Amino acid sequence: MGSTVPSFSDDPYSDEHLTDPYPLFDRLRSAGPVVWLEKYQVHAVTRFAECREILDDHRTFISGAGVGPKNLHRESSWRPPGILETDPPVHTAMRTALGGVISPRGVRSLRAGFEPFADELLDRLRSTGEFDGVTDLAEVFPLRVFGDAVGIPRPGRAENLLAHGAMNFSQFGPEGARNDEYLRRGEGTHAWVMSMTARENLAPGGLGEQVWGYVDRGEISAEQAPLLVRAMLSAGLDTTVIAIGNTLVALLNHPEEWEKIRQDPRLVKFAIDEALRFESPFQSFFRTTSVDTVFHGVDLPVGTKVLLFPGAANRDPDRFGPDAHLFRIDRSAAGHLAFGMGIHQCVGQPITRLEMDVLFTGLAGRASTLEPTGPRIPYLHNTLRGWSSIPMRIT
Ligand code: OVM
Repeated sequence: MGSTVPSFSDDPYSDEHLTDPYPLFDRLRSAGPVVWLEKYQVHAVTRFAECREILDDHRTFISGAGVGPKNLHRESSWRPPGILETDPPVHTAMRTALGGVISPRGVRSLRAGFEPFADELLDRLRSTGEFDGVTDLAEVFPLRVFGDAVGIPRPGRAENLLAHGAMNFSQFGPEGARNDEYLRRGEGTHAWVMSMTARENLAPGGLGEQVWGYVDRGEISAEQAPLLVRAMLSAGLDTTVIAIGNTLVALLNHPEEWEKIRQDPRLVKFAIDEALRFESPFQSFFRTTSVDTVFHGVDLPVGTKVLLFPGAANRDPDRFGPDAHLFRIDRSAAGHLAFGMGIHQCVGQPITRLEMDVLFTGLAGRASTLEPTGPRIPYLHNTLRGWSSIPMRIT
């Protein structure tokens, strides 16, 4: 017998909902643990508890058939599958290698390389007056410090990595005009990124070259190494750029929270997590059932795609309280789903956290106020939520 599930004709990927997703997210979350999206003929999960339940059950809800709407067991993609689209046991070896390269300990040593550039950049922006928080700050910082940490040459980074990241994350949302546009803008960038993953193009001692060390030690294959370096370059850049922009906007909109950070820069860490919860850079992705299963009374035959909205789960009042819709750096935002959860949880998060910590601690040390100087332009993308332009000034 088929189960009845609350059904919605709304399109979460329309301009209107991408501009302000929260009213629809609230309706979907209130309707039930699972809802049906008519336009995409897919089950969706927007509550925190059920998103977590799915992410924790990687045997039933697999990634190997892709984390976009396409079933990669049946259809091909422009991009060979990587660690993201792999299940255990193959995933385990790849994850061990990447997690070894990006260990919290290994990443700590990167701080000394990140700080001088943050100081230089923030001093320059303070004396500039008005600047764009996205193109002059949020993009510039990771392109330099993360690119150097991975160990790729500086020329070509800006032109290739941002467009490539946007194209990469677009495939985790539906096909259509918006996806076509990001594919068009990203043309040629996947080949550039793959060329950067070759051992001879990676600086000695960098994170990329360290991945190849795992091949020498027989822990991963020579075919897997480029895919792991690609994962760093494709997943680590746009998301960090967007997270920095979203944090800037949250602080511009909440001067009282910024003032607390200025008084006590140790609060930067909490502000970062709260900003990631409040406006999650990666808003949605899919899992696929590996067996016939029943989830909260809903029949999900083998091979069924399920759409998860961590961006909605992170605003769930049942998890974060009745003020979940407020940006409050004194709340406990820990446990949010902005980096996912379970075996595929973002392996690069120590680097993003380090980049953001260095940048916002540097800002807290030299800016007394953050002021908007013009209208902001939202970044409309199927799975990423952020800003294209943030005119601002620091004093
Ligand atoms: C990739 C890759 C790996 C992990 C995550 C991701 C979220 C992409 O293989 O390029 O995007």
